[in-house]
Amino acid sequence: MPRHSETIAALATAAGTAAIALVRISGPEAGRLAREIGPSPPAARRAVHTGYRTQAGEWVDDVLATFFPGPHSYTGEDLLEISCHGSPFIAQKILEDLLARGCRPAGPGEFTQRAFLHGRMDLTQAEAVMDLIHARSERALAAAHQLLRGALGRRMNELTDRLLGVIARVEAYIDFPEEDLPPEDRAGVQQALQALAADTEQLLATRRYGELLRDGVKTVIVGAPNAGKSSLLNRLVGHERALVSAEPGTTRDFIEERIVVGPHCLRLIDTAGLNSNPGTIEKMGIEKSLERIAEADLIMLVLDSSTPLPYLPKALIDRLIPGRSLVVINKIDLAPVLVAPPFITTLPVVRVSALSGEGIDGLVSEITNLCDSLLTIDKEDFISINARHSDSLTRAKSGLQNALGKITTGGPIELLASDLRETLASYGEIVGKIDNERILDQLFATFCIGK
Ligand SMILES: Nc1nc2c(ncn2[C@@H]2O[C@H](COP(=O)(O)OP(=O)(O)OP(=O)(O)O)[C@@H](O)[C@H]2O)c(=O)[nH]1
Ligand SMILES: [Mg+2]
Repeated sequence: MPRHSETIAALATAAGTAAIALVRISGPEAGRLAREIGPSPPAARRAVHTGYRTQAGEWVDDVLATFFPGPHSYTGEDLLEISCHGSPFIAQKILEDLLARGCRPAGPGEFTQRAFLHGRMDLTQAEAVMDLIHARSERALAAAHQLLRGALGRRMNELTDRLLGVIARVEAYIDFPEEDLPPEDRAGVQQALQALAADTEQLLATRRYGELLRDGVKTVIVGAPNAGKSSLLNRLVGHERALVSAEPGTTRDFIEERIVVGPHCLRLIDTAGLNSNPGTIEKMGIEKSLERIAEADLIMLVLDSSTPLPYLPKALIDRLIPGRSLVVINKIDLAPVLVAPPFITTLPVVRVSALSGEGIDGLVSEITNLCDSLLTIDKEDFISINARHSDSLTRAKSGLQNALGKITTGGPIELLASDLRETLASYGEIVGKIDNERILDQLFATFCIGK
């Protein structure tokens, strides 16, 4: 039997002990199983309280069974969900019995793959299911919902329709080799392709948003040794994550923690202090700190208010860009000595005591402001693409650029048409107009089992 027409079963909830566990079954046998387990005929989309007995008649648990007849189910096939008590032992017994009754264990992501194969969602929506489950912040959740509602799919369909219009115009001339595109058509095609290239580029630019949302805003805490960087990380994280000591040079390696600040998720990175006169090991730490600074989305420069301004490498000062950095003046509980340097006048400055917690609320709201502007989201039509989309869009863009090159140099129409067809295929990959089963299997294999 082909893989995709077998009846599959898996635990849809996380493994381990919980109040309930949910076992999902999808495929042609789901209706029969619903009748065997609960009342016959099964009520559609209504939870039925029943006792689950194995094929051999052994009573397993009190369960709720819900039957969703296809095609209006999550997978588009007959789907049965059985909620049992959340003991791994019970769920396992039910699963084993289902296998004995003719199901096979579902692979990772196979339920969502079937939803895709039955046209219940396009590929971007299937990916959004994963984004939704893994969202670490409210913003990430909002973006995942937007994808799940098909925002990217609709955008791709619109671009595809426009491209098809151009292809039709160009191909009309292929059958007449003696004729070239008349100048007015050439200009029209060029204009349409330029607009497509610009819109493709605009979508590509949302890749960065996508990364910020999915991975978190990479925030690097830098400053002189002993400024209180690790203390600040601990404050923000809410527990003693990093070692703190009065000895300068305490932090040698990077410490990374994810935190949620307002609607945002941050990857907070503590670094080794930037010493003006470092030993060999410190030197390596500092080099690494500078590398981290170069990759940072946000830089948090920590200055100790109780000491004079320390040495700060030029490589750091150059990266203190407004909108992407802030200055934290720490240790305000001590007598002030620091004279703030002129280069920070364009940056937000927050005064805190990592020791007492004073000013931390102000720091949190300043971080929120900066993240808000990093992630300015047009609420209505916000799209954030992922690495796979970016890959296809990059290929689409180069196809469009090649085509535009041929328009300018008056290259042969057949070659122009072939560039456009390649672009069309790249657009198609995004929503999943892919004929290649292997690519699809690979993609869905990154999902978890039961999804
Ligand atoms: N009084 C006071 N002391 C603080 C404050 N923040 C940190 N400290 C102290 O300053 C010392 C250094 O703190 P750390 O958090 O280890 O500083 P760091 O910047 O991570 O230092 P290195 O890892 O060595 O570069 C410790 O003794 C802390 O207790 C503060 O707000 N007020
Ligand atoms: Mg430290």
